[in-house]
Amino acid sequence: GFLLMGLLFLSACGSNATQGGTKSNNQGNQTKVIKAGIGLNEDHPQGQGLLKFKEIVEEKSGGKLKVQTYFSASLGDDLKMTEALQGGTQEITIPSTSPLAGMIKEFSIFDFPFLFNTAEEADAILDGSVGNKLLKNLPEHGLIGLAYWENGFRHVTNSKHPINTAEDFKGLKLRTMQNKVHIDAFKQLGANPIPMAFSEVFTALESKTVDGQENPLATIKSNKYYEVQDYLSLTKHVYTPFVFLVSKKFWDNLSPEEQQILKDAAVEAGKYQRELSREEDKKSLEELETKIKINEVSDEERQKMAEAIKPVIDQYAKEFGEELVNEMYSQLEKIRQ
Ligand code: TF8
Repeated sequence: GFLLMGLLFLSACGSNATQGGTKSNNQGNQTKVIKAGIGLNEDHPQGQGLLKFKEIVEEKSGGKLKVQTYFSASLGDDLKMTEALQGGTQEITIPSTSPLAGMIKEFSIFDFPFLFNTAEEADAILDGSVGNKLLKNLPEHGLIGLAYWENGFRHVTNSKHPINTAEDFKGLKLRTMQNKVHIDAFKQLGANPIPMAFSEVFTALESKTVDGQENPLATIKSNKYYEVQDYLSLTKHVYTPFVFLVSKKFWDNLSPEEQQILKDAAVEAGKYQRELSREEDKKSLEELETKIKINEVSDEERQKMAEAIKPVIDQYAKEFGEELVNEMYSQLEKIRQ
């Protein structure tokens, strides 16, 4: 008796976990609850984009698909949430591609420093054949990729001195994402890269475990890094995309109509999110001006940084598939003509 009840209880929990919670709504129909967790705060463009996604999905599905939002890494970091998607205990997350590169190495081609000059170049590559090929690799990892959103161009903050030249990186203890290209690129510049999960960064800066970190301006503002950092240098050294992920275990149990609703909403909310991200980038710079010492970095010096890093990029281009990398480079060339 007890054993049977226990088993029934466990299997009830199991189905909840693997299929997204299902429960009856007022009409007696099944409502599917989608847990969507992200690493950044609700006020960040990533959070605002997720709220837009929720609004679209709930409206288009007539309330049959319900999106429950979790911000500020309350369900864990990018990597942990992505693993939860693979295991079927979480339905949606929108991580940076960079920390996923340990699992899906091709994503690392977007981590090459100084690859994109403008957000429009990034859009063209991500929404074109290269970005799509990478999304097609995801199902074999238990993931469905619906769209690319924007994290943005990254800049360096630290507590020691402004970064004006490549030499200024020497000896700087810099938190990086858990990504080989980032780690080796900063090593190449003479910095001392310390990879760690995003949610540990504020404390690491505050306790001076690291001297600095690098992230887009909207994150530097939203996560209040200016409270524990003195200098912001506009290095614009790399662009990071977000990838909109759905658990394949969950996805496979949806009807084609439900899948279409999620796909369309991820793309539509993504357009909104990218626009917001670009506005927020400008606004954040204005706001940060009163909170932290900001310096521009000349194109000449950025060029020198890029040259110093080039051997690292060439090595990784071979490792990640030169064909794909060359496809990306030739598309960029066309865009720039
Ligand atoms: C980083 C990333 C993160 C994002 C966020 C957790 O520095 O830029 O801010 O991936 O989604 O770790």
